[in-house]
Amino acid sequence: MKKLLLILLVGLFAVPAANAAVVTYGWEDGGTILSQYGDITATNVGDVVHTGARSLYLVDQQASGTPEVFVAWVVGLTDGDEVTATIWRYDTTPGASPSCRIWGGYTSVGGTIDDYAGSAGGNSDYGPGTGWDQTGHTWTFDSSGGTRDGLVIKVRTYSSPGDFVWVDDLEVIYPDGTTAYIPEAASPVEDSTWGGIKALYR
Ligand SMILES: [Ca+2]
Repeated sequence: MKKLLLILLVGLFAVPAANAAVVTYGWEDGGTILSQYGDITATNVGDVVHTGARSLYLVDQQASGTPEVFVAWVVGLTDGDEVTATIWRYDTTPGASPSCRIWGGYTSVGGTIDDYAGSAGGNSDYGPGTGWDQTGHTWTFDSSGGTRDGLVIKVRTYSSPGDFVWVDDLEVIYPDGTTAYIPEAASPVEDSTWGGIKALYR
């Protein structure tokens, strides 16, 4: 995973405080996700993008429940720290599935990204379903008595098996002195003009 400690870009959605850093990721380097929970396929594709030439294509493969992919992880957080994350999603089914949401989960002190330590909630809005829209949420960190220090940024799909959505242009604003991880580049970057088809039929 990439380790990012410097302010690289200032995003459009929110202006970070002076003591905060920003990282953005648009899937341009062929990466996918950091981890996942549940039965969901994540593929780097080039067919439907918000900006650039690549995006992340998610196919819900789970009969019931809510699978999710982990697109960022901030560690070293303490009580009261604020983390803001935004992402663009592509959904063309107003008021119906498939839909997706941005969500958060805590991780335990010294644990991995998969060491789940409780839900952090998120943005419950499913969006207008009329194409690309930006969703986001600000989390105020709760260490639960010092037992957790990480926050995973997740995208959850709400749909039937085989349904799909695209996401792009993730931005995370996190406190100075903490560490943010985003998906790492694929090597080599796969030509995935047909990535969506491969994801559906492999
Ligand atoms: Ca992109």
